[in-house]
Amino acid sequence: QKKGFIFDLDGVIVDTAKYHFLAWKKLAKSLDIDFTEEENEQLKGVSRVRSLEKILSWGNKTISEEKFTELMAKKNDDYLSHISKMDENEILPDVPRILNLLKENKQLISLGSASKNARTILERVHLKENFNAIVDGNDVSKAKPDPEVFLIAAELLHTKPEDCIVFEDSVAGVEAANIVNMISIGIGSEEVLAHADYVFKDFTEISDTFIKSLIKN
Ligand code: B16
Ligand code: MG
Repeated sequence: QKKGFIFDLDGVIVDTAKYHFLAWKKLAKSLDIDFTEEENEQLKGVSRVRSLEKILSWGNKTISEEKFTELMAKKNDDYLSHISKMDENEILPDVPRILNLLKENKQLISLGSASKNARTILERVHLKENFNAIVDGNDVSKAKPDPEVFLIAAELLHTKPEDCIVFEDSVAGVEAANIVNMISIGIGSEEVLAHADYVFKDFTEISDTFIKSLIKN
């Protein structure tokens, strides 16, 4: 039996949140806005446009459309300068073990990320070949918690949504998976991801037996 295993990127496969933070922090500073790590937490899984809108509203700033576009490009250039230095050492613990186990058991694997830089990042950390399908911020028009990203992934894998399992670190991502009856596995804190079917601190806590049970059910 083939199941579709869908992985979010940031916070699940790699921790790019720290680079988003550096880039947003620099941009906020240029606007005289104080941007904190707690605020950065709230941008996890949130699209680039929506992230800038939130930062501006936290700082009580309004800017022209032109300036908005300019700042978005600036943020991304800065973010890309960090990403370009990434390598396989930045893959989060035990992610390769889980990917290999799924591959050995002939399961289908997709990425389901909000990031428009997902393909670049997967290439940097040499994981791109592990994915049967990649769905990212370039492929969707509606952001999580809309399930569009995961539904496209299921379609590309030729699996029914209810035969898909989603690994997510964001509340919005867990909601998105739940809406379309996918099994949601939260990666992070149990309090934050209370709506997930299962929650693990990270992949080191996920056993081979657990993965095999998902394949069989
Ligand atoms: P980009 P994910 C998300 O990735 C990040 O969590 C979020 O902080 C970021 O704003 C978003 O991607 C868009 O990223 O600017 O690279 O297009 O968690 O959905 O993999
Ligand atoms: Mg994420």
